[in-house]
Amino acid sequence: MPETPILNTIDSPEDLRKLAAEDLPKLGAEIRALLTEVVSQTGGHLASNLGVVDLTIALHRVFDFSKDYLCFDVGHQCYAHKLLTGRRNQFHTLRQKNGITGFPNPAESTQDRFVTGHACTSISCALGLAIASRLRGEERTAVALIGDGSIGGGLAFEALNHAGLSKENLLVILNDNEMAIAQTVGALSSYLTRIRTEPAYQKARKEMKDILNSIPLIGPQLDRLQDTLVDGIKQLVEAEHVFTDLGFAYYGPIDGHNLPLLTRELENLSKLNHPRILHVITRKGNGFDAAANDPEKFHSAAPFKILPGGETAETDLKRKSYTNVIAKSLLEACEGDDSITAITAAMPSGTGLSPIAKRFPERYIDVGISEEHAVTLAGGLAKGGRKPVVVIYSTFIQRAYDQIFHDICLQPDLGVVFALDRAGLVGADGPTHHGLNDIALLRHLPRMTLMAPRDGEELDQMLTFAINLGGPVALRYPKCNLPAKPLIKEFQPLELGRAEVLREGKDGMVLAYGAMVYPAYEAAEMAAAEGVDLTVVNLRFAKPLDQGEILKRAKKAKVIYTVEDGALAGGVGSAVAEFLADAGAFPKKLVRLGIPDRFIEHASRSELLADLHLDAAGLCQTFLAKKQS
Ligand SMILES: Cc1ncc(C[n+]2csc(CCOP(=O)(O)OP(=O)(O)O)c2C)c(N)n1
Repeated sequence: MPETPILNTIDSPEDLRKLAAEDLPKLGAEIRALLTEVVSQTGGHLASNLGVVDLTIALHRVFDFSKDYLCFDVGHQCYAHKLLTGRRNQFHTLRQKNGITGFPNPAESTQDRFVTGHACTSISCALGLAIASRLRGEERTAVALIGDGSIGGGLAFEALNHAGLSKENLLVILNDNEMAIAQTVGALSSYLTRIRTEPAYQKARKEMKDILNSIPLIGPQLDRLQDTLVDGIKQLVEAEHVFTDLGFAYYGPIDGHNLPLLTRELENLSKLNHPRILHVITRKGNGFDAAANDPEKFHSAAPFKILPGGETAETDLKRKSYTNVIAKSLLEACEGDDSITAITAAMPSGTGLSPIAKRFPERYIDVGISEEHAVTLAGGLAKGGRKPVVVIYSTFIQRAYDQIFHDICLQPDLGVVFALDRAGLVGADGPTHHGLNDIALLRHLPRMTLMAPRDGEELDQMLTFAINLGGPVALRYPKCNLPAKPLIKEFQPLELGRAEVLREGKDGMVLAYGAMVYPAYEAAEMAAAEGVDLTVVNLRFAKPLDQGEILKRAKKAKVIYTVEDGALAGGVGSAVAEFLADAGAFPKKLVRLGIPDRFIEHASRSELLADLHLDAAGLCQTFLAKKQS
């Protein structure tokens, strides 16, 4: 680990506030070096964190967040905050099993107000806290730190709309680095670019500054003027600003790597008590060239090796993932069918859509961090004769439940495919990112088809099947590599609502869904060697279920196991139980295996599956345990 002599003296923000101002740049450099080293070992959100080190130091110098409130948007940029709020000694355990989390977590520190991980929430949270402290009669500032990607999302817009006319003590810090994960998209983003770069605007600012500076006794003292005067002068400069029109006092844009300037601006703003916004320009990856030059790659980096000279090499040369399959299969589908339109909500690389963006820019849409809009937009496209494929992480589709209900399923004949990546346990990103709810969330919606592949070959087939089905389909697949060696050789063609029987056994039946098919099959083979002989069925469809096959076999089975990597409540096992109960064929023993009714912490996907007895060894144990009972 790099030497961090100054950081080592800081056990809390109080220590930071005692530090001499001239030591702050060195502290920033130490934090950046430590962040880079730790993330190279653990993986994590490197580029965003490097970009806000100076801003985080300035915030903790000016505010006391044991009293005031700091709300992170997404929360992926909270590493420097963790280092400065008493977690320096645990920092090397970042994102590891039993270690500190990669996002804010009130269980770790009272200075983390909310558990976060999803975007666009910070202004609403901060506004709520500001209202609550006013009602308690307390003077506290609520600060929302939000990026230029997240501020374009609907929830953030709703919060701005509410906050602007309130009189609450709310400070929004807009961290503008021109990037979400990829380049920020949308009209607001173009507007921010104009503010940053437009010569006329910059000229007007400079002229105003020159005029003020030329006034003896006033100009040079500008930084120390009373709040009202500063406010008034800035209002003059930014009279036609969109944020001003929305009811916020707007300040900026200022350089987010200039610590004295940041500190001074924040000090001025800390004395105000109405809705205000500070526009700060930062550089993603600042201080580590590899990340600054390729911020998209280092947004959420896998572990990597730092080579001499600062270049990087990946340490984990991965096998092919399910996302790789979607990237290739969807590109091929687009080549063969020009009515397909691919949609992402700000995640072109994570979802595998970047090749489509390059090859078919006309048939690729990035809506920004706007999942609700992505879904309803797809409804409009489908109504207009297109075949939209919305590729989205399972956890983020939760945002768009009503749109799927109202704008897709309720409309007759809308063929929209939801390709749900990162379904199931995702690993180190933890509870905000596990994709455990999509089955329960979508299963009860009329017209919806739910399917999940057992491996890459089936995913490829299912995608084509889904695109041509002519109705709403949710196709879920996990964040992991494809199975190392195919256990199952022959491919039985897909048919709506038909399962695939993989193994026949006399002692019971296992109904497995998606990524759980391989471990269930392997576990059944292991159990067979111990004398328990089970049928294994790859369900393929959670809706419609293969009722005929299930009913036929349920009558003979001594025990039925259902296996899924999703929430048990409302999941595939529930669907099987409901069906068998309704059919009057409830078996003596029905054992539902999946994710219990609690939030699952961060650890690697394989560690979590093992802990939950959902890997082959754990499943085999369960199958054999029933032998003794
Ligand atoms: C609702 C939701 N959709 C997508 C994501 C995935 N995601 C994480 S960070 C990020 C980009 C955020 O961009 P910005 O707010 O500009 O912050 P920056 O990383 O640039 O600091 C995205 C899209 C998310 N966390 N939540």
